[in-house]
Amino acid sequence: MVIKYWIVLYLVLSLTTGEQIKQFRRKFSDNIIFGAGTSAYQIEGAWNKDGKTESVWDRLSHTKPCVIHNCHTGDIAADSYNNYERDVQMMKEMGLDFYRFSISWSRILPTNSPDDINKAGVSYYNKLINEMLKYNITPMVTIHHFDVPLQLEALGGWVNPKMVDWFVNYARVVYELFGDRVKTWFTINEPREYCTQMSEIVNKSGVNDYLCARHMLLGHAKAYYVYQNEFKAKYGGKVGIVLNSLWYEPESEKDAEAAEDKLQFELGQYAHPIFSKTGDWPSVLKDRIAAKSAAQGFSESRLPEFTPEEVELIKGSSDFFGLNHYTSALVYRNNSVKGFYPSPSYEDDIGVITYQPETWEKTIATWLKVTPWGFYKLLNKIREDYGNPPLYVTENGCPTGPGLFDTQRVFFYKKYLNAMLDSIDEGSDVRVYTAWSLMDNFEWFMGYHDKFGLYEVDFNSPTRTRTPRASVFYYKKVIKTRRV
Ligand code: GBH
Repeated sequence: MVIKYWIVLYLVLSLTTGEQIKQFRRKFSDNIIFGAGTSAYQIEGAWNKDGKTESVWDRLSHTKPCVIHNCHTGDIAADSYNNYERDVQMMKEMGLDFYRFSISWSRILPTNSPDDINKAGVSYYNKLINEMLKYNITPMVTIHHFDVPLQLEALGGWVNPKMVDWFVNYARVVYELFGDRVKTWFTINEPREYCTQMSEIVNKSGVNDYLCARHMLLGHAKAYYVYQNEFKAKYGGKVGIVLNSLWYEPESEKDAEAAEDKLQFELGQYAHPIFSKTGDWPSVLKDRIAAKSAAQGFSESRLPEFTPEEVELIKGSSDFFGLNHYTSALVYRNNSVKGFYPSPSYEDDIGVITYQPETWEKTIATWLKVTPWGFYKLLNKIREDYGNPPLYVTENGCPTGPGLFDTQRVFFYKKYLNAMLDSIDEGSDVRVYTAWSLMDNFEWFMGYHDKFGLYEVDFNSPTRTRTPRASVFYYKKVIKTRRV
């Protein structure tokens, strides 16, 4: 262990020689805070305990034949439902300023009635929050992180317009329950991921994904105003949304428009209505989808409209820009894209091809190549397009296989934090940085195969033992010294 630590330290220092000596001296300003994140389904377990009802992920992970890698489930996961004291101890060990976790909707409201609050569920989150506060670790809470209650999904989930009010009622309940201690709220995590990527859940692409986006934006904005109108004066907290995006790099100069289109469809679809001066969908979405819809024989655009009142409601409805970022891809558009995707579909509407070259540094996750320069470019782009909003990096991290000697993760953080500093140097208003993840957890369709944890979790031990990886010691040092 000791020898390994010195090897890591040596490697870390060797990266900071030569032309990077300047970077070695660089320091984060004191008002940037550092933490780590998780989400409920990925760590809690206790999937059917103490009155909790099922979410879509309980159902998906129990589906036969299996749709999840090696038939893994989140039934027990890291068992954080029973391990919250150890979880807080890890936060303390690393010196985290804050911890970002999510609340399980169906643990708090098992029947979706705001009058039927599950006391045992409330008690779990109270214990976790109070334990954190004992050690001055600030709780930052995601209200909804992919785990739609199953009975609501059966009614169409986010494709059903009623979901807006169901979500707002749930948000009010958690503000009420925890708002005296929780001052940073994230309404919805990665809306696009849910609406387009989790295709087992939302199919009928090119129609349902846009309805889903519309309802998530309205649900977010209404939940934002519930806080402003009913809680802000009393509690003084902040509320925002968490969006995710790759950086899209044109394959060559002629692909600049293709890369911009891709970014607008992926990030702009959600960011433009909230963070641009005009609000509403990006014009490229409105024009492209209307034209394609007409050509496909639809009597109106597959992209649903916002009324002028809705545009105003959504515009500005976030106190900060929450960003989850991991990787980049190259983008091009040529004749081969015709007929490449099913029509109609979201991908066909975008009409580009993306890929990651073999030469980019690989990780264990097929989708994630190490591209710190893309983080720099994306932060700059958000600063330029949306008037330099206060930016919270709500997720950033690197997957590895098993083992405590995670040099790739150490270097990943070092490179991405440097890229973030480069963008800050040019004026980006980054205030929060969140490492994903505090510990190994259920990585959605990849089960426990892709490990994102700073702490390793032994999923074979009954108590789900947690052990620090080398990256823990690196991150701890970053937090303490405010240097990369
Ligand atoms: C975030 O999703 C999530 O918020 C978080 O819960 C998650 O653990 C973390 O990032 C790491 O993935 O395996 O080829 O089918 C980021 C978006 C969604 C990207 C799932 C990878 C799977 C691609 N991720 N996607 S694949």
